[in-house]
Amino acid sequence: MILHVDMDQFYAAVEQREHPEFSGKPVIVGADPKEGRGRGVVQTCSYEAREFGIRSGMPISRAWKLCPDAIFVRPKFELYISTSNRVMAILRRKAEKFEQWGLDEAFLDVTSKVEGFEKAKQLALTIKKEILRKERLTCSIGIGSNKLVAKIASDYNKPDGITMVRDGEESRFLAPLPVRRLLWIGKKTERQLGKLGIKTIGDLAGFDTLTLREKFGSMASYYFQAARGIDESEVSGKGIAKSISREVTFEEDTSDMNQIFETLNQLCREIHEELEEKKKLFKTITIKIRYGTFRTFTHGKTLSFYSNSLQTFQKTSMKLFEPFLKKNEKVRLIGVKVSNFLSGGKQKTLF
Ligand code: TTP
Ligand code: MG
Repeated sequence: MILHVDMDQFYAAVEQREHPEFSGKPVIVGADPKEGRGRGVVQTCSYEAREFGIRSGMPISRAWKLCPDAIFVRPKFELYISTSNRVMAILRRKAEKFEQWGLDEAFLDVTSKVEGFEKAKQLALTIKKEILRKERLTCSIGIGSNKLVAKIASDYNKPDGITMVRDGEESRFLAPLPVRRLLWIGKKTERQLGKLGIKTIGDLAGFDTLTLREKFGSMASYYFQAARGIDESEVSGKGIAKSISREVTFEEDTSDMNQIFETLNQLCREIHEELEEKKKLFKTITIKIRYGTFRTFTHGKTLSFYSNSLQTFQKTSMKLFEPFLKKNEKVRLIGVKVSNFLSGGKQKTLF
């Protein structure tokens, strides 16, 4: 029995909580719009802003054009991380096994904690109440017999929803949903599938498996299983993070260096805040770049020392990116990861 919990409009909800005068208004968290001349992207926005067509990953300049009267706020990662830590602590206690994804979502394996789906629903209600009472935030929860189904279910009835997919109902639940809902199916695969007449997960489940294998190689068996709601992956447990990473898909592929580097710096700052919070030093930095053509590269460097310096982190990441940005190729996604940690405890700043 798996629960997937995903906070609603997370950064924006925290901002609305901290500033009651923002509630009910379009709030956009991201780079400075500078009256439409700003670089960087929208990280998230309130549901009120989404009504203007604003989305995560969109250039901030475009968001400004769509809704110049919105409230634009610079991200306060420290605040989001401390909030996230408290939410995750609530969730961790409810689960037999617990796996956090990013700042605002987590899987809970509650198999041994509840008997049957009705009890699981009660647990989900209890969790929602506790988070609302302690943090004044809402979340959406999916309940299912595996991670795949629970994850799709949590997104089904947002915000503040609970969606339960009982054992045996997986295929029926998934069938009408667009294929994009499946993890690993992005815009490009969606287009390729669309050409074969596959729009919904049901279409995918009913499609000839040999043709799928011809077109998609080894991914075909993932599609085959996922479309039927089969997923045997485990909730990974209470393990300690071995790496911290962030990535952003640009809403439109870009070759604008300023935008790329601004976004990179933003990602580094975000990871750095989390490192500070967790009192970790890092040694290895890895970057990831995906071009508009979907060609993807990762490239890393291990420093000769453990560091907690944001400057070292940003400079090294930029250097790692440089050789990948010389060709005049448009970039779809950038990501950055730190690993090889030393738990700094009381240790002072190193380099
Ligand atoms: P999401 O859960 O994707 O978004 P959300 O919580 O803002 O909205 P929803 O109600 O639809 O779940 O991401 C969680 C947080 O991660 C989000 O508040 C901001 C951050 N984020 C980025 O910084 N960049 C991104 O491209 C995305 C998608 C999210
Ligand atoms: Mg969320």
